[in-house]
Amino acid sequence: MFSAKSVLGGMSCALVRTAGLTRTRRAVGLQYFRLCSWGAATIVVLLDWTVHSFFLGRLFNLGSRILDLAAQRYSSLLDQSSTKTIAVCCSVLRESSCLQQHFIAYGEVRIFAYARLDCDVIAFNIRKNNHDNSYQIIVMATRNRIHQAYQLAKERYAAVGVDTEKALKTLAEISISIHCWQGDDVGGFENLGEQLGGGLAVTGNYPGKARTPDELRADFQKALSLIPGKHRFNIHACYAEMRGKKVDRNELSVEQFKNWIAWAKELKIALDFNQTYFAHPKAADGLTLSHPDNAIRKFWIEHGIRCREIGAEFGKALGKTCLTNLWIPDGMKDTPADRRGPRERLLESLDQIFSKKIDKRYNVDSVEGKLFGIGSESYVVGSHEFYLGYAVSRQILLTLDAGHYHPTETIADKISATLMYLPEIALHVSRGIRWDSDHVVTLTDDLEAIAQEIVWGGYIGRVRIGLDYFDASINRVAAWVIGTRNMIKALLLALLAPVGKLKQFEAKGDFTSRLALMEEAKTLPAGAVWDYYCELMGVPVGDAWLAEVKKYEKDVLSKRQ
Ligand SMILES: [Mn+2]
Repeated sequence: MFSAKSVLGGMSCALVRTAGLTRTRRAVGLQYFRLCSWGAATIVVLLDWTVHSFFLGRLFNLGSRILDLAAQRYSSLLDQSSTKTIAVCCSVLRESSCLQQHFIAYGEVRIFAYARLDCDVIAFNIRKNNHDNSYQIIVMATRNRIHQAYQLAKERYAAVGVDTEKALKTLAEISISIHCWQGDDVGGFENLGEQLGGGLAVTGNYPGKARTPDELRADFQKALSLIPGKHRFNIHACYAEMRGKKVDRNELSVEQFKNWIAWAKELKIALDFNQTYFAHPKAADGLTLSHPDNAIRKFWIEHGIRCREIGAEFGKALGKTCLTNLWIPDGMKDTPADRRGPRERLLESLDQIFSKKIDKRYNVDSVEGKLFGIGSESYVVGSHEFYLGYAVSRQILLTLDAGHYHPTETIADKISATLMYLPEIALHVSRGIRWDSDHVVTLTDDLEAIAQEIVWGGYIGRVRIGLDYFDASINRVAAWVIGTRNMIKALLLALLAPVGKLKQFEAKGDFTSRLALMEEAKTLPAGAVWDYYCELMGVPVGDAWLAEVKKYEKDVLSKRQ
C-alpha cells in the first residue's frame, strides 16, 4: 500500500511506501497519488536529488543519471530485488488527464515515472523502514507559476468565448512535416560531389553540420525533444544511404531507405518524401523533366516513379500516408524564345510519372511551383499557374511554398481558393527575404495569416503543413526548433482567436466590432497558454530549450570537424 504524508509550508510532500495495489485517496492536508500495481515488489530508490522545472519529457534524459546514482548507493539492494522496478513519483493526482506514465528500460531495471504536470518537483528523497525493510520515497513539489498563469489566461479567453482546453487538444493533433535538409544544408548522402545547383543556395558556415545519416537523425531527435507535439520527418531522395553501393536516382528503391524507416518506426513518426531534381550531373544545365533530350527526360521520369514507390513503402511500413512532393528547378536565366515547348514536355513527363497507380492509403502526390530561382530568373517551367492547372485537372495535391511567389504575395489567401477544387493541399512554410525563399520561419503576420486560414477556414485535415527552409549561419538544431515552434505557436494563436464572435460580427455587417475585437484579441495572454502547452507536452518552456541546444553543441556538434 502507499501511504502519504504532507504538508510543508507551500510544498506538498508525499511519502510513499513501496508495494503493489492501486489506491487513490484524498484528505485534508494530505495529498495522495495513485500507482498501478505491476508485480509484487516495487523498489523505490532515489536519493538527494534536486531538480527544478521538472518536466516529464526530461525524465527520459535524466533517467539514466538517476539510475547511476541509485545504483551506486543501492547496488546491493538492486541485486537482491527480483522485480527491480524504480518508481519516480511526482506529487499528486488531481486530474487524470494531467497524469502521464512512462516506463524506461535500463538494463534489468525499469523506472516507472509518474509526474503531475502542474507541479515543480523540488526534491526527492528516500527512507528505509527498518521494521519491514521497505523503502519510501519523498517527493516535494509546488504548484508552479506556469499553471497559475494558464488558469488566469483560461478565464480571459473564456470571457471571449474561447475554450483553451479545446484549442490545446486540437493543437496536439496537428503534425508538422519537418524537413530533413535544415540539418545538413541540403547536402544529402549520395556523395556525388555535385554542386547544389537548381537555383538553390545555402549561405553560412556554422560548425557542426550533420555529416552522416546517423548524425542527422541524432540532431533531429534532439530538435524533436524540444518541440511540443507529434510530428513527421520529410526527407529528400538524395538522403539515400548507399552503404557502399552506388545507386543512381533512376534506380533508387526502398533498400536505400531502410534505416530511415527503421528509425521512424522506433520514434513512431511518419515520413514524407521528395524527388531530388538537383545536385546531379543530369540536372547540371538546369533542366530535368522538361529537358529537350529524351534520354535525360526519361531518366528523371524514372526517378519520379521510383520515389513514389518509395513513398508508398514509407506509408505501408509506418501506417501513415506519405506525401511525396515533386519540385523541379527547370527554368531559364534569360528570356526564352519558347515558353511553350518546355511546358508541354513537363506535362507529358508528369503524366508518365503519375500514370503508375499507387494506393492512396500509402502515398499521395503533390506538385510545387516556383516563381524564379538563381539562374532561372526569367522563366520557370513549373510556375504556379502551370501546377495549379495540373493539380486540379489530375486531382493530386498542390504544394504552396511561402517563399515561391512575388515578394509581397502571400500564400494565406490561396488556401481557401485552391481548396475549392482540391481535396487536400500541402504547404511549404518558409520565409522569403529578397531573393531568398528559405529563411527560418519566424512568427510574422504572414505566418499568422497562414495558420488563421487553416484553422478559421476549417481546413485542419485538408492541409498538410510542411516546412522548407535552411540556414547554415546559425546552429542547425536551433533553426529546426525555432521554425517549428513558431509554426505551432501560429496555429495556437489561430486556435485561440475568438473567431466565432468575429464571424458573427461579420455576418451582421458590423465590421467595426470585427476590427475592434480582432485587434484586442492580439494581446490576450496567449503566451501563458503556449507555456502551459509546452509543459503539458513535456518540452522546455520559454527559451529553456536553448540551453539544451547549447549543451548539445558543446557535447556533440563542436566535436565534428
Ligand atoms: Mn518548397
